[in-house]
Amino acid sequence: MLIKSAEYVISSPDFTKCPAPDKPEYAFIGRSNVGKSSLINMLCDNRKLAKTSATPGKTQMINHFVVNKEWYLVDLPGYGFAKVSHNARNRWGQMIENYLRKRENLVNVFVLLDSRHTAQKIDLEFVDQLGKWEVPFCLVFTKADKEKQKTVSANIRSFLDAMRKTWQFLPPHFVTSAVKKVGRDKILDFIEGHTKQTGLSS
Ligand SMILES: Nc1nc2c(ncn2[C@@H]2O[C@H](COP(=O)(O)OP(=O)(O)OP(=O)(O)O)[C@@H](O)[C@H]2O)c(=O)[nH]1
Ligand SMILES: [Mg+2]
Repeated sequence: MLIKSAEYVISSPDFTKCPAPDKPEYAFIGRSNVGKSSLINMLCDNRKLAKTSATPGKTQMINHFVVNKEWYLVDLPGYGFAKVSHNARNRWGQMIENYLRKRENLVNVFVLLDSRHTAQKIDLEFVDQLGKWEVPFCLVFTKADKEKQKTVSANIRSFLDAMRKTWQFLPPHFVTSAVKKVGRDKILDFIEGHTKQTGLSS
């Protein structure tokens, strides 16, 4: 897919304030600092589109972008950020659960995982939750430029093996580097294929 345009639309504090659900939507989620905003910028070929930061917890709202005037891309706040209060974490949980379960045009969630680490409990719990809610998702192993390919492969295997214990079918997965622009075409092709199937787009 060729990116002809990518524009920021709105930041919403909860799902009721999101734009009208009139286009297929793809959301990016994962631990704080895993590289969600960087991946979005890499996909859209615009380094300034979504705000990135070396400090975890940068993204706090549901951020909508419209790509090619055809589909929505959503940057969500990260989970597992230790430095937030219990209340803030509960608020995050409610906001994300409502969004993920009620957003009717949501086609797929990309769950980002840091390819430098083996399977983490918090990520496994999150994908299990998505399964219970019947939200379709893919896995994206980020920051692949930061580790040897062998380690990245071993970490991916570690996550998929952990999932196999409870999942009968494994979701699709992608390996990315925002720095080296790895994984861009595959993710955009996935989105293009699904967008064509939804019947929501023009
Ligand atoms: N080397 C390398 N660094 C990356 C990559 N992706 C992100 N980073 C760095 O990781 C840090 C966090 O990136 P963000 O894109 O802001 O992460 P985020 O998941 O949006 O973070 P929150 O919004 O705080 O949840 C930044 O310093 C990025 O430059 C990558 O593919 N390779
Ligand atoms: Mg972010």
